[in-house]
Amino acid sequence: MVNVAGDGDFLMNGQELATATGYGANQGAGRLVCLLVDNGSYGTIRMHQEREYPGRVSGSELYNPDFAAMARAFGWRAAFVDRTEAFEPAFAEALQPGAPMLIHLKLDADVITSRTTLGAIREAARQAGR
Ligand SMILES: Cc1ncc(C[n+]2csc(CCOP(=O)(O)OP(=O)(O)O)c2C)c(N)n1
Ligand SMILES: [Mg+2]
Repeated sequence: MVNVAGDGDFLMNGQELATATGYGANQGAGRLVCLLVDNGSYGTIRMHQEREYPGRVSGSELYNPDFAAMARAFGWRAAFVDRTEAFEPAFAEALQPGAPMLIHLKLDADVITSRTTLGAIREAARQAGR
């Protein structure tokens, strides 16, 4: 099972790693992998802020811990990935037998969706007179 979680999301529920460890997750045939997408932001909220009040960022920044170290502290394996090429080997490792694995994916906050950037959203809102 692959769980995809944002950094904000994970900070609300990440302690559930302990439950997975406690119940011996990953001991059967399946694999448990957590992909943690860290853009240092409540990105969805920031997107609304930029669209309605361009440049007025309020409370949507995140001050993140070392998520890979955090996962290891819960008995998980972990990898830190900040380059596309590093993802595949990390994912292959996660599919190997062992403890469940968290992959900490570091992204630039500006890359808010696959189709646009925060900068473009802010600029469009300014052009629209907001
Ligand atoms: C428990 C809970 N609190 C608040 C929200 C409101 N909310 C919706 S999206 C979001 C931001 C999530 O940030 P993150 O997990 O980092 O994902 P990103 O948008 O950056 O990809 C928040 C706070 C929610 N959905 N659930
Ligand atoms: Mg985020």
